[in-house]
Amino acid sequence: MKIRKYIGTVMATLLLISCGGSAEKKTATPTTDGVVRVTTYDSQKFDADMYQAKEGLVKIEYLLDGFQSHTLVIEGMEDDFKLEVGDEKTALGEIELKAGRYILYCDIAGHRTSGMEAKLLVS
Ligand SMILES: [Cu+2]
Repeated sequence: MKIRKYIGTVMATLLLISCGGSAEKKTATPTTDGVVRVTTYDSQKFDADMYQAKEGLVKIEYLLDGFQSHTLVIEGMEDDFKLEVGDEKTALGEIELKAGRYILYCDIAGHRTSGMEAKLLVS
């Protein structure tokens, strides 16, 4: 487990470097109801750099605080899980996840490279 944490730190550092180093690292506080809440805005970013969930059926709620359309997918599971906001301000979905680290991102062209990427830690 120590090795995994180390790898995570290295990846986070690389992510910060690739973003220009200006973004502060922010971990979302786990919610009391167990739903992972991800908020996005009229910019290419999520409200945190890391989200946490419990292993099993993970519920993710995607909230738009603005008007720009965004999606939320999990890297490697793009065919199984996708949330979209825009006209609708909230989207809710669930997916079975084993413990591990996942990458959340927005698959609209250009958004991921602009910073719409975050980690999801499932334990
Ligand atoms: Cu987006």
